[in-house]
Amino acid sequence: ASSTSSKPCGPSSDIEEFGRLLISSKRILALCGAGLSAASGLDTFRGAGGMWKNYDAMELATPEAFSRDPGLVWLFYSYRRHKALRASPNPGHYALTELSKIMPGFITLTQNVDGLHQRANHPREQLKLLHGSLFDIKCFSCNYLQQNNYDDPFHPSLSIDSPTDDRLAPSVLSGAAVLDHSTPTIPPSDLPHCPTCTTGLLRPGVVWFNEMLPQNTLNEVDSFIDDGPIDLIMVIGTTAKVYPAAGYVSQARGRGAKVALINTEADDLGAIGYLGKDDFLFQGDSAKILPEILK
Ligand code: BV8
Ligand code: ZN
Repeated sequence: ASSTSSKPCGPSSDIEEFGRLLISSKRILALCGAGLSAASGLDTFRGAGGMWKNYDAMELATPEAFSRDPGLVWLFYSYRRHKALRASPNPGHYALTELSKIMPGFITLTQNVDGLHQRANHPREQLKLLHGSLFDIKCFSCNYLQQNNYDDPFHPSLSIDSPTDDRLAPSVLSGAAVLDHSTPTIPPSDLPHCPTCTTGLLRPGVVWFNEMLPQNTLNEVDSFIDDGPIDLIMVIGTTAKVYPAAGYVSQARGRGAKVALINTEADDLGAIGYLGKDDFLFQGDSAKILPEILK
């Protein structure tokens, strides 16, 4: 009897095998998260050293937190604008840009708001910003929107260049200060207001928890997925635990897609459960892995 090939039941990490899948693929999705920008020096949310480790996400990335202490939330986002503007796209961003240029059936769904895909010249129609952008400014009250605002700081009262700024005092790191609503971090009158409705406060143009994702973006992604079978979804640098973004992994799976996980960690990942013997797991820095597997 021929010896059965001892194909492991787990996912493959064979770059040549992945290359064969890539060449034979027509429709590919990438779902990207904070890990893709880690090599550019930007903090992740949950991974080792993630910024949420110090800040309580639910205290800072929600409309309730903004209503409670808009200055504190603005300082958190002003700091992230400051950091993102100083960061550069890494080889992982450029590898995705190159793939989208040669493959019209490839689109990148990103949860990142740091603008690095755009600065890596990713074709815009193949880039879907699921959670908005640090560089869009909206009104908290009306539908005023200003895109591509790169002023740093956005407003004089929001100048901050370190997360240990005393207004983001250690007590905030534990989320304690936010619970004490007596003294606002910045007097609301000193915060930027809407030029249209004049009374509304301006806010970062990102999607907070308990907020809807942009409907037109959701529709564009859904029509891409509905257009036919999907060959591959790459899940890059994300815990894939925030919905509805994370839901695209199972949706792609439902359209026949193979899953390739690119992550420094191989556990505690929402998508790990999808990996069977036909799937791929590349463990390591996406800035190193993506140029390797997408060349
Ligand atoms: C909505 C923008 C409804 C702002 C973000 C219970 C069950 C299921 C769902 C829910 C629930 N309770 C509440 C919900 C809904 C909630 C949700 O999913 N919660 C989760 C926590 C359970 N979702 C929402 O609220 C969404 N809206 O549902 O609205 C609704 C309906 C009707 C009417 C109104 C509303 C909105 C979600 C969007 C929130 N906004 N960001 C900002 O950026 O500040 S989420 C934020 O976390 C990021 O944007 C990102 O999307 C998300 C996940 O983070 P990751 O990107 O995955 O980063 P993380 O640190 O977690 O992981 C990094 C990974 O990279 C790690 O795996 C690490 O190992 C790896 N890594 C590190 N270095 C590298 C690396 N990999 C490769 N290379 C490296 N070098
Ligand atoms: Zn307004």
